[in-house]
Formats: sequence, C-alpha cells, structure tokens
Amino acid sequence: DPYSKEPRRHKALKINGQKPFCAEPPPSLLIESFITPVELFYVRNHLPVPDIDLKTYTLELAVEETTKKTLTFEDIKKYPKYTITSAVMCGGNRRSEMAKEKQLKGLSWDVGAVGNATWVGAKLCDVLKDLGINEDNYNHVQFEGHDSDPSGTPYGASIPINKAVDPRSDVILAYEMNGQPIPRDHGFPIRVIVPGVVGARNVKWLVRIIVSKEENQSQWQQGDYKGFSPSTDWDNVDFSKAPAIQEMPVVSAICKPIPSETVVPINGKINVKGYAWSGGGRKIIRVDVTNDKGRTWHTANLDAEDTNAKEGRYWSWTLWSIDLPVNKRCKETEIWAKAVDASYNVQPESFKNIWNLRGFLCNAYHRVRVKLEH
Ligand code: MTE
Ligand code: MO
Repeated sequence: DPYSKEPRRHKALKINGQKPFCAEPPPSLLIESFITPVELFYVRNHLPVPDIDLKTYTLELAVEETTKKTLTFEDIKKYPKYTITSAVMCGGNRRSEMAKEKQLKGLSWDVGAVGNATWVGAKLCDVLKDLGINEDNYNHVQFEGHDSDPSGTPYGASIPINKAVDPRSDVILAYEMNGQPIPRDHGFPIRVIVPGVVGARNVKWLVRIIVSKEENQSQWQQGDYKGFSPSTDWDNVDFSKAPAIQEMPVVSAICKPIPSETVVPINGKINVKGYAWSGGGRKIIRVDVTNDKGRTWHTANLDAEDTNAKEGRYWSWTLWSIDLPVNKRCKETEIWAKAVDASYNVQPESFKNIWNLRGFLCNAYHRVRVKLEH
C-alpha cells in the first residue's frame, strides 16, 4: 500500500477523500484565528505523501531539459530569508454549492479548502537570478513534486515567468509554516508558495524547477484546473482551448452561523462571521451582507487583514463580522455575503451562469439559511 506511511491528522478535519488524503476544517474553526493553525489547514493531496529525508533531499534547477544546478536544503536556507503571510485556496473551494446547480465532477469541498499561514523561505527570484538566464527567452517556470503516480509522472504545475522573476510577486520556496518546519502533508521540506494564485500551482515536496518556453505538461496543468462556459460539458470539452487557472477571483464565505443552525437573536441581531479573499494580491475593500435578498445591504466590519501589506500585495485573507438585524416575525432567514476587491471586482449573484463541469472558481454570493429562535 503506497499509503501506508501517511502522517497523522487532526480529528477535527472533515475527510473528503482518504487515499489520496483530502480534508478541510469545519467553518467555525476555520475563522477562529487570522493565522490558520497548521493542524487545521486543509489538505489536498493527489498522491501518497512522500517520506523525504532532509539529508538526501535535493532541489534540481533546470533550463528546458538541461540541469543547471542542484541545491541541498542547506543551500536553499543560505538565500536571504523572507517571511510572508499568504492564503492558499483550492480551485475547487465551495464546489459543493456549485454542484447543487447541476451535477459536476470533483471533490465536494465546503468553504474550508482555504487557509492563511505565515511562510518563511527563499525568494524564487533570488534562486532564479543565480541561473543567469535571459528571462525574455522563456515563458514559464515549472515545478515538480516528489510525489508521482504509478507511471512515475510527478505532480507538476507552472506559473508565467513574469510572476516567478518579479520580487514583488513574493513567490517563495518555503521551508517554514507558522514558525515550524513545513509538515509532511503541506510539502516537507520545501514547497513553493505562489501568493494570490490557485492552490494547485503551490507545489509541495518540491524537487525540480524548470525554466521553459512551454507550460508544465502534467494532467494538472493541461487537463484540469481550467474554467469553461456553463454550456461546455464532457461531450464537447476541449481542455487545450482554455488557459490554466492562475490568479483567483474575489470570493467570500459565511462561516458562522452554519446552514440550518438555530440562532437566537440578541437585541434583534445575529452575529455573522466569515472570510473574504481575492487573488493577485487584490485587497478586500468591502464585504456586504443581507438577509432580505438584497433590499438592504449591511457593510461588515473587516476585523483582521494584512495590515503590513504593500499596495497590490494583499496575499492574506480578510476576516469579517457583523451584527445583522433580523426581522422579529421571521422563523427563518437566508444570509447572503459578497465581497468587493481593490479592482472593484464583485462576486456573481448565483452559480447558474458560472457553473463549469469541473466545479472550479466557485465564487457566487455565499447563501446560508438559518432558523431563528426569538
Ligand atoms: N503539490 C504536490 N506535489 N502534490 C499535490 O497533490 N496539490 C495541490 C497543491 N500542491 C498538490 C500540490 C493542490 S490542488 C492544492 S489545493 C494545494 O497543494 C493544497 O495544499 P495544502 O494541502 O497544503 O493545503
Ligand atoms: Mo486544489
């Protein structure tokens, strides 16, 4: 069994898949702190977790097919050390809601396939600089993990080269998560953090970086993690026609109360809490909440955000809350939340016209129905 050496996991995680292991924390625990504790951070593995020995670990740096350098763990640690706080979100986060619109293929994630952590590591741009390449001659930087399928194909992904070489993109080869060595489930000993970009490109157990003209050719870059029109289905889909998802769109979720919960209003109000995030470093500038289908929108308080971030580098999520007035006569109410980012991008109202066959980019208004006990 290739899964016989899996790490231990926290019992609060809700399991979406055992082999490979996929799990998320319950919404109430997810928003308890701005920094997601390591043991509650969602796990999305596609293959068995590798068991890597630091003493023999190496990171290969290649340009096209040619290996240019091989770094040890100590070599990577010698580069200037950067600390960034960044969210990582799976492209399929909130897929379970999109699946209610129409059947689709993919793990049934609730709102918890996201976490916000502090990562320490070397900047990818510093490591690439030492290769002495002319970036104009290449288009992509590929990452390969130590995990591979039975045919020996490793998990792989790539990002555009401009993102990789720009120091302001804050792409790092991380060796610490929340002040400790990266746990096995999250990529020990090195994982790339590409802030603002879909989780799938944040390759764990990183063993090879390739500067290239072409994108990574893996299934995950070419035949998955792409968006399509609601009218595209399995009989007419052409994965070669859509670009790979990179920066994520603006999204929010209500984490408290949870669907079907019974809430007791205090002074006619109920406490509502959640997170909001946008890809590409776009700050969350506002979160709007309603419980009368949009007749009245209330602006939530932004309780925790990336206070030290520079313009265009808001990699962390924003936690928000509001005491929402509710109608005394109602035994039930439906709460909606939508976020606005620095580019004034807003979330779509429903899943109807953003449905896609793989259930990615699930960023419609979040709607939670609760019971009221006055
Ligand atoms: N990297 C490797 N090597 N193997 C993987 O299966 N999964 C990707 C990405 N990096 C994956 C990987 C996906 S789809 C996501 S959403 C994130 O890792 C999940 O990161 P986490 O498990 O640390 O939350
Ligand atoms: Mo993912």
